[in-house]
Amino acid sequence: MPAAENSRIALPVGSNLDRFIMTNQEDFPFASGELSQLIRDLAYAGKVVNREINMAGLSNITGAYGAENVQGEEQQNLDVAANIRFSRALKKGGEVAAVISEEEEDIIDLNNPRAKYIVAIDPLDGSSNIDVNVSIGTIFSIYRRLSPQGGPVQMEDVLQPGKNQVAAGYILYGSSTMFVYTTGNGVNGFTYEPTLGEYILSHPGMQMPETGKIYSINEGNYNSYPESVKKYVSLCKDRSYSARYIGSLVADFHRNMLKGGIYIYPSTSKSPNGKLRLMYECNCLAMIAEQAGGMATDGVQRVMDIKPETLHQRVPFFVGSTKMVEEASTI
Ligand code: P6P
Repeated sequence: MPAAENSRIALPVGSNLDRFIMTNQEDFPFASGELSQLIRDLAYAGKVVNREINMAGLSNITGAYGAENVQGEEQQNLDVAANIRFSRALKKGGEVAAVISEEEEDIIDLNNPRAKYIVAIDPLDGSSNIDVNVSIGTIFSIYRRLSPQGGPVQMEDVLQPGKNQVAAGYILYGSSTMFVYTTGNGVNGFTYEPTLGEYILSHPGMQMPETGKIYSINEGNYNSYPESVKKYVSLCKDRSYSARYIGSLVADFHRNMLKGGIYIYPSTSKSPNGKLRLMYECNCLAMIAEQAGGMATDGVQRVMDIKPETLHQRVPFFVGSTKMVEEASTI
């Protein structure tokens, strides 16, 4: 496999994440090490969560936590555990001033007032799949704070449009665990080697095929789709595309990233604004998609241009191969 593209100094497959971060740190303006450390902190927390997921079936950490999150969704024990792991890692790392999380109603102020960065995170997306051993994922965005360092974090720091992201990524806890991220110079994927405790560069310079033959959408909601979405799904069927939807966004997104395809969560009767959250699901994957040559819209406009109004704002989400997203967004 070719050495990493889009990075100043190509590294051979087999390099580890730490070395990759240091080698490419100069690619990032204001490179003074804080962002590198922040990415390491996220990667470390991912290792801990990975271990807990892998042991979930043997410990009593599966199942429902017995409470609902701010979304009104039943929290799983691992949701709560993952949220704690990532929040603690980011607080201890010292590079993050505040976090917004799917699992927390309000902004989590980490009391690192000198820190430059804000993180938006879905600590464990697709968690309802945990008990049936289906792949799940962590999704994250990183922004520079806008208000003066040293002062209190402001709402303007967290409600930034996705185009302001300085980095984004996901961790896929699947048949293997992968850490995939971008700092705006392309997308690189690292496969976790548990016996070494290292993420190893396995997918340098990831590029999403410009078209594909896979569509991912919950057809159980078909009757309440907007007419344009019904029309696009019918087109996919006329073309004998493959329907692949496993109810876990990161897994569906990652497969489409590698093979080409489109994931759609449109507005439905149950979710008039779509189900997915702009700040810690859509913007993150939109940056990854665009950096890999793909596209992400809300069915009308570029997702990363949307000015957020609330922390847990939902938007319709069309993401994947550019030609497919363009067609689905203009049909
Ligand atoms: P539905 C998981 O809850 C999630 O946020 C995504 O991972 C997944 O693609 C979607 O919701 C599944 O939602 O309504 O199709 O079950």
